[in-house]
Amino acid sequence: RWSQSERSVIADLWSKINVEEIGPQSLARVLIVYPWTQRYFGKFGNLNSVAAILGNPLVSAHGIVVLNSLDLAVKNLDSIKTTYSNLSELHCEILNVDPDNFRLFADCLTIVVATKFGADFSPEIQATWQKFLAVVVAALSSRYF
Ligand code: ZNH
Repeated sequence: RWSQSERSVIADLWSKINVEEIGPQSLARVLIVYPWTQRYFGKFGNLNSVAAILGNPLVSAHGIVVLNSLDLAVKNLDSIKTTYSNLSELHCEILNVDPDNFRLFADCLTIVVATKFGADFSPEIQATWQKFLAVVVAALSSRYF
């Protein structure tokens, strides 16, 4: 399913992504742009303004958790669905997260990555990256159905 060039594009881009920077920015962006996603993070405290979200250490920490978990997908490109089986079940049955939100998160992540890398994030690289995230989103949604 993955060509050799896709594999190297994903590995190369991932190696340049600073999880501690991109993770917090991506999760904050989801919470700002799609405020209804805040409902899942009631215990994160103050999310009442853009400044509050950007400055919330629990948002940052969770953004890092989510992005670190993408490392599993990068390292298991050929078995993303089984890799995320338990995580999908957790989001569905325990956390009750609407799976539409995975795509919203993936889109915000892509925007943050594009902003960070500028012209280096070429259309070809972007296409491969978005294919990768689409597979991740499908895997995280797989236990819902
Ligand atoms: Zn999620 C959690 C991953 C998305 C919501 N997450 C979580 C975790 C992980 C994840 C790893 C941890 C788990 C444990 O602890 O065991 N996510 C993830 C990923 C993604 C996601 C990979 C994509 C890509 N999430 C998401 C979204 C949302 C969410 C979109 C909403 C909106 N999560 C969540 C919650 C939780 C989680 C709510 C829990 C938190 C706490 O509790 O702290």
